[in-house]
Amino acid sequence: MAPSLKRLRVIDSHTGGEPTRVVIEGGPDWGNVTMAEGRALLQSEDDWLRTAVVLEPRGSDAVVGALLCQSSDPACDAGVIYFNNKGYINMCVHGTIGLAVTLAWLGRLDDRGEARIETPVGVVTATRHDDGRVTVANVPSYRSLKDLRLEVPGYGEVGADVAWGGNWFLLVHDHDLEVRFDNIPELTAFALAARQALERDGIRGSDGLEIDHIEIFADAPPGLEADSQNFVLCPGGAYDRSPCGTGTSAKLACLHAAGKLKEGEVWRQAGIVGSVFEGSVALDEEGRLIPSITGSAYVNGESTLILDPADPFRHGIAL
Ligand code: PYC
Repeated sequence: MAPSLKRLRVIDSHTGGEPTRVVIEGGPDWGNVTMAEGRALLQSEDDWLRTAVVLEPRGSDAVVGALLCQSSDPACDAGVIYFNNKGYINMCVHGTIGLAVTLAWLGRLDDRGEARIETPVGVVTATRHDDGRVTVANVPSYRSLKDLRLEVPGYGEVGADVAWGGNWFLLVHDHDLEVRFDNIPELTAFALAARQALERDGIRGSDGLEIDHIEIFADAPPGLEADSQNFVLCPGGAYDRSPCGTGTSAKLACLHAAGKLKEGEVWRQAGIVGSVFEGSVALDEEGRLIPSITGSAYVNGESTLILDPADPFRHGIAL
């Protein structure tokens, strides 16, 4: 029998300029699995879904995909698996803000405007406020290395911390770079070189995982109401158009560890295109640091992707 057309229903949104494409229908049915198990299955058996959704000709390097799933945890309203042009990411805050506005668009948010969402690295909560903004209470976050000195070829020695905010980040604070939109090519080149330097020196997250996100900080320029501006390079080589919520969580963990941010104080983090997330931290009953990140997202597309067996690039340009 000839293979048939496949259809994937998706909702597009952007959070502070960073796109999220949520697959709401047409994904694989694995039954009752955790999101960590689902991610392993997606990776090993159904990677075509990732490549079809985020790669060209339908997607772009900047798009983060999100497969909306049922959670195996009865206390959760949904499960989600995030992915990008390179592979699978653990957690994504801008994506969860996008997911919350997508669920609201579909009429699937409860009266409190709140959803508990299972991710491969823990449960997060998204709350939609009356003004349309969304707060994500993220997974526990922490700083694992303080004031690392890293020799980056072509750029000399820089100073940085390493922290987990749902993904692993190198947070570079001591450097000679201009953190400005018109300097993105140089920021990207530096971040790629810094990632190679981490690999060269065998520096990893405290769980042994690769530090695959590089974040560079500077003071916010006059006119931008923020405590700091960042540039974030994602694992697939694209820069985050938003201030990066897991990266902001990592920053909050460093600030708190350094005694520079108390529970409940607000930190305003601008990204490289000027959009801003507000963040604060609280300790949970086990004493773990929980960052909360607030931002805005807008639904900007609703469509059905068609995977025609006759189309050689139906699964994206995945050479
Ligand atoms: O907002 O957490 C985030 C994120 C991770 C990668 C891109 N955005």
